[in-house]
Amino acid sequence: MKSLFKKIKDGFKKTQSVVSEGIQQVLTRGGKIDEDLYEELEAVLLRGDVGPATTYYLLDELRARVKKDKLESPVELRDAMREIMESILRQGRDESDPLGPSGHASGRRVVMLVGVNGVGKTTTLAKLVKRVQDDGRTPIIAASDTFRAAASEQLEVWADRLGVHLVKSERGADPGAVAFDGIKAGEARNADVVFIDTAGRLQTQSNLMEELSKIHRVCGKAMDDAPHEVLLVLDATIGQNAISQAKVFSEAVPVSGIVLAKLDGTSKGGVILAISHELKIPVRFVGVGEKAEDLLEFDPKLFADGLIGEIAEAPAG
Ligand SMILES: Nc1nc2c(ncn2[C@@H]2O[C@H](COP(=O)(O)OP(=O)(O)OP(=O)(O)O)[C@@H](O)[C@H]2O)c(=O)[nH]1
Ligand SMILES: [Mg+2]
Repeated sequence: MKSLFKKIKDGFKKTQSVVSEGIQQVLTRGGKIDEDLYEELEAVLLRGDVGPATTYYLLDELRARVKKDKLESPVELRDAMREIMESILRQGRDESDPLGPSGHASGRRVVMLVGVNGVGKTTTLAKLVKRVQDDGRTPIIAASDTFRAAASEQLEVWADRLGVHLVKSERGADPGAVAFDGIKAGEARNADVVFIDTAGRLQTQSNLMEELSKIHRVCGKAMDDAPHEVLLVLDATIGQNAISQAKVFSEAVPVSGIVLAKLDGTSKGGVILAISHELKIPVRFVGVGEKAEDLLEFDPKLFADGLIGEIAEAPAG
C-alpha cells in the first residue's frame, strides 16, 4: 500500500507540473523581488486555477511578508508562499471528523453526498464506506439515486465488493423514501454510518435542487438531526466552476464539507486554494483515483507542501 505521502505526491503530479514548477522557475531566475516577479507569479497561479480572488489575496499577503521580514532574494519567497498557502487551506476548518469519531459509542451518523452529474459522488461514497470499515465500524448505503438507470447497479457492484448492506428501490422511486428506509435500516442493523447517494444534478435545475432539499428534510423525519453531514463532491478538473457549483448547492442544502475528487487527473489542483479561501466550507477529503483506497483526508500542511512542490516525509498510512 502506498504511503500517504506518496499518494499526495502522485495526486498532485499534474498540478505540480504547472504550479510548483512554475513557482520554482520564477523564484530561481535570479534578480530582485520586483513587480515583474509578482506578475510572473500571478500568471503561474492563475494557470494553476487558483482563481483571481485567491491569487490576489495570496500575492498581497506575500508582499506584506516581504516587507515585514525584509526579504530580498526571490528564493526566500518559497517558504513564505508555502506558509501563506497553508494558512489559506486552514480557512473555514475545524477539527471535527465528518464520519464521526472513531469507536461505536459516538452514535449513528447520516452522511449525504450531493453534487453535479459525474463528479464522483458514488465512487467517493464507496471510498468513505471503506474508510468506516477500516475503522472497525459498520456502514450501510441508501441508493437514493433512483434517476439514472445504471446507478443502482453501480452501487451494487461496490456494495458486493466491499461487503456492505445496500438499501435500494426500483428506478423512478422517490429518492426521499429510499433515504428514509436507509436510515431506518441503519437503525435496525445498528449501523454506525448511513451513507446516502443522490443523483447528479446541475445547479441550474431548480426542480432537482428542490428535490435535494426534500431528501434532506426527509432524513430529519427518519432521525433527529439527520443528516449530520452533507458532503458536496466537486470535480477538480473543472477548476473555477467548482466555486459557483458550491454556492448554488449551499443554497439548497446546508453543505458541511467538500470532497474534491479527481485531483489526480488535473493540473487545476490550485482550485483547492480558491475553495478554501472563497467558500469557507472545509475541504474534508480529496479523491486521487478510482479505487476504494484512493481517498485522502485533507491535511492543510501536507497539501501546501504538495502545491509548492515539496512533501515532507509523513508517517506511512
Ligand atoms: N481519476 C479519478 N477518477 C475518479 C475519481 N473519483 C471518481 N472518478 C471517476 O469518475 C467517474 C464518475 O464517477 P461517479 O462516482 O460515478 O460519479 P457520480 O457523481 O456518482 O455520477 P452521477 O451519479 O452520474 O452523477 C467514474 O469513472 C469514476 O471512476 C478520482 O478521484 N480520480
Ligand atoms: Mg452516482
